[in-house]
Amino acid sequence: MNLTESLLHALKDHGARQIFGIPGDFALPYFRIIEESKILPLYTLSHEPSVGFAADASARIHCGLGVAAVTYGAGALNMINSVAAAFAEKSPLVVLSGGPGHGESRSGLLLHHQAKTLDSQLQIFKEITCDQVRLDDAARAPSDMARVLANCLRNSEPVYIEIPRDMVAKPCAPVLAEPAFVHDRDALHACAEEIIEHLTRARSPVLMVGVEVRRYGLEARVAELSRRLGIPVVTSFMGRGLLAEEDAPLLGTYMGVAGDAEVTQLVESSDGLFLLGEIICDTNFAVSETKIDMRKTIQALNGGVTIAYHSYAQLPLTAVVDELLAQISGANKPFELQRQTFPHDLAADASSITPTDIATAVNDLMAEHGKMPIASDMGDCLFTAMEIEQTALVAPGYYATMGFGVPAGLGLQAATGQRPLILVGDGAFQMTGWELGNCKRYGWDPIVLLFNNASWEMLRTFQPESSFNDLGHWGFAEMAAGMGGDGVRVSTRAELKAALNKAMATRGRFQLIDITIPSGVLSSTLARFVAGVKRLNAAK
Ligand code: TPW
Ligand code: MG
Repeated sequence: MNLTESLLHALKDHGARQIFGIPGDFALPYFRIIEESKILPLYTLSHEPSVGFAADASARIHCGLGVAAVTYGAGALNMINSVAAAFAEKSPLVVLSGGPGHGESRSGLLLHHQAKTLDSQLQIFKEITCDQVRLDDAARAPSDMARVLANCLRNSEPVYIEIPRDMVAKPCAPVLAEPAFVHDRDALHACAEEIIEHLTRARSPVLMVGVEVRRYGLEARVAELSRRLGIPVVTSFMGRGLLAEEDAPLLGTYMGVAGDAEVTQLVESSDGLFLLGEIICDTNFAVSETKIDMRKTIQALNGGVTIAYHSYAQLPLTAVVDELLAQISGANKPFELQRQTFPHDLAADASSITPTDIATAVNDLMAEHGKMPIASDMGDCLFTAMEIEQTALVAPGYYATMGFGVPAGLGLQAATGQRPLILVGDGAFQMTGWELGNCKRYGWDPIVLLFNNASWEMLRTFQPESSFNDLGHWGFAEMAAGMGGDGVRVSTRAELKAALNKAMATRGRFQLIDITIPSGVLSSTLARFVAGVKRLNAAK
């Protein structure tokens, strides 16, 4: 076996399902081996940011490794933002980059794609990955790869692997996976006892689930835990979509002043708030009138647990959840559930379309045809997603990068085989919408709902006086045919409903529904969010 084959087998054994990539001359040799060995399927896209987003989304939806393969310099550095997003939102993304060979690194010439030194790229990636290796020693490569991939999964964070182009075909031993991390059993036992005591003593305990629960594949176990504890569950903004497929007492999504008033009241008045795998960030917690005192919560995150004023280090989330289940064996506690409700039954009339109408139309569609996984971009589309029934969702809810939605949708379909819905604004579509042109080659057929307000509307809400937020009209629907899909522009609720039904019935080609939203019209959720932020800022 050669070094690249050893790496590809290791990626597959650690849970990778496919590779997204764009080659270059430093990467051609290892891309040849990816293609010819057929160990993992390769999907090439058009622009590196999308390669990163698609691989990240694949990791998020199947709770395993995502792989993004690029060339040195112009390729890898073009993907920095996507890797930063994966790092911030804890997605186990493996970055593979080609690199200069040993001889050419010492030629005395600056090499094309070199930014400053030949090490610059590795140094830059150190800031946004949890482990890195340059595979320049075939004897050491298997243990290095085992370490890097184990860290990727353990931390649920990106890693960086550079493959010098003269190393790709060197003979190499297979990778032996590292043994599982051994935690302190006594500490785990004491920690779980303390959590249970805390929750049992609380008058109004609440479990808030965040993305780590999904990253570590714990949704079924956490649902079981919530049933046995008989305490209500909410997700954070970022955790939206979690437990959608599980039987859990899931009330809704906490969004402070922007969210459901009952959920907000429940969370903010809780004296036993258990944040499970929750990233403690502003989009999850800042839009609140009642500031949650984090010192009074229980937090299980980043491989440790903090209870009020003290911490247990090195207790992986999986071990904590398993130990809690072991200590709370027994029957489910009965529980009265008031689930958050969502809009249904769109009036198919000649009215213009609001973002909330789009959520309503999607709810009707899923009620008729079954749930679909959703990839959303940043923009009002993501706030609108909060008005759609609970279903699997991937979105940059914390890092908030635009450009994620379309490539992430392609990643969802490649990883699961399921047809996804993509929610994207016109501004974000201008960034990465062109990736839809790759659907034809791979047989992907996402349904794309383009929220077209001819504007960077979210920005306008905060600074209405600036005319640079006007984007004007682009004929997106007309462009679809040239890219191998079907496009239609809709301006009334009746047209929207008809277009969705037609898209649903048409398989094998991407379906782009370019939805005209009158200027200044926001989803109910974004309107509450903006009003809340303005109110909070005014009070500062
Ligand atoms: C990569 C800053 C946040 S929201 C926004 C911008 C420019 C406007 C989004 O326009 P769009 O959606 O997609 O038409 P909508 O509903 O607001 O009209 N660059 C990147 N990411 C972010 N977040 C920005 C800029 C931004
Ligand atoms: Mg817009």
